[in-house]
Amino acid sequence: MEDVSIERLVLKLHEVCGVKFGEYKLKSGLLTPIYIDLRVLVSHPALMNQVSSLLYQRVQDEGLQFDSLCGVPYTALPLATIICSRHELPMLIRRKEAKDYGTKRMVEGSFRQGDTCLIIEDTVTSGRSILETAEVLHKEGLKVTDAVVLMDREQGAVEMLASRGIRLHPLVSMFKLLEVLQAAERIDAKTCQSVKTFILDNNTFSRKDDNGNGFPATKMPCVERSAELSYADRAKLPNVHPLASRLLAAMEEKRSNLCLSADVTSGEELLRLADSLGPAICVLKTHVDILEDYTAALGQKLQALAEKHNFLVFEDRKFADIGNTVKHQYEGGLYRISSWSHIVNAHAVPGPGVVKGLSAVGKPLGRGCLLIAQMSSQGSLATGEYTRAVLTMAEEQSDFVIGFICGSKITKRPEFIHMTPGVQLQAGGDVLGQQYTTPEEVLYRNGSDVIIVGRGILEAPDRLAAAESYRKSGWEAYTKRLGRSGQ
Ligand code: S5P
Repeated sequence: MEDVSIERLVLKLHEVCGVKFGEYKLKSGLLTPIYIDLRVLVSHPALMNQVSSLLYQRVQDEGLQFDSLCGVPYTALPLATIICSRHELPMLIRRKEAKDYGTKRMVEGSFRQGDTCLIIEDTVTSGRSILETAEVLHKEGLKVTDAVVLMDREQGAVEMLASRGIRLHPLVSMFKLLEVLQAAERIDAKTCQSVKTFILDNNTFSRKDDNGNGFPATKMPCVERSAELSYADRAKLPNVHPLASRLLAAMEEKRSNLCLSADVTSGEELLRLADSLGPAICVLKTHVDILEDYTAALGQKLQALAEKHNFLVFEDRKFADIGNTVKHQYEGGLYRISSWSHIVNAHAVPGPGVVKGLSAVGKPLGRGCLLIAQMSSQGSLATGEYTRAVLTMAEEQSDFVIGFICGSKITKRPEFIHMTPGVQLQAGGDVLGQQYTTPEEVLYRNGSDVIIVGRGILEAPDRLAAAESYRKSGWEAYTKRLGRSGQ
């Protein structure tokens, strides 16, 4: 059988009209400029074989371990059949309806309780069909940890499934498909752009704002508001990190989801701010390396104020080096950050080693780390796939990672805390690329948990009054999200 690259596969899918461009109405009534219907594959046996080979290749490349394989009905059923037949793997069939006679089984085939079943799917949008199949398999006592899919429309499935413990491995992403078709001149730049805009605007996870800049905003169809837990409920979850629990409890108690970004250059002023605004905030964020008069005593004084006013200290150090280096940067040097800062943050660029290095120092001290999943600055590269990879990294080290710096909620897992900078009462920006969104937008619409405010408070004529108005609007947006009235 002929070997096929992803590029050739995409062109073939286009040739057989598995991918069409125009104006199509979705079940929801929404008009889409792209239509993907891979049911047509069954009429093209050579293509079926090629797709099956690529899917299996992916299974091997990822080193996935499983006892059996199950295709989501119906399009992926024959794909799973080809893979299982060719490689002599046991297959299971998920029924769509239970038989009304005989065994009433929803899953056909032999298996043992606790077996792992790998799911195969042709195309995903939200990931719901994979989840449905996984739930049926779970009910029968099977485990599902991974799913391999031919085509991902990049509309939130990876994150939704990750939040339910299923890793999704797509062969072709929407953006890759568009890139290949445009390079082959199958579609023009205008069509390509209109599909990209549609996907971003209708993404459950990474829609950019109307200027095409800034934090990817979220429409969150997969983040049901009805299932929303309060900060107090989340503080009590069995799997919540103790530091996140402490923060969530303080937020509830103080009715504050406000983090003050205390970007001042004098240590004295920093301490004064911490003391005067302390009652209004849940976190005090510092940039210790901008202080002109740092002394070793400052950290301990901040800790004392944190105790006094029940807030956490967060040194916004944005670690971004190999594990061994960040370990030293966190523990030692002039600032000895780990000795006084409850929370630090890190870029995921170096890979999981950066978290391992920080964790080696911080975990024994009960500290926690936020991973930078998205940034508020114009043209930030932390979007899409990158953000998704950050989420996976956090999930893998959730004994130290307590949440994210992000523009909007990126995971449904309630134990993670979402903190959002670039917040002012008026949307806008500064001349260096900072972009501001309002507390209402961040907390109510985007589902984040904490607003990080710097100049909105620091440059106000009355900092205390400004902090109080951010606290109040942040709390109101949160209570509106929960469906209760705020104060
Ligand atoms: O994406 C980001 C991440 C961070 S932590 N965008 C940000 O602005 N920040 C930080 O938040 C930034 O370093 C600064 O300390 C604060 C925002 O300050 P403001 O004065 O613009 O509110």
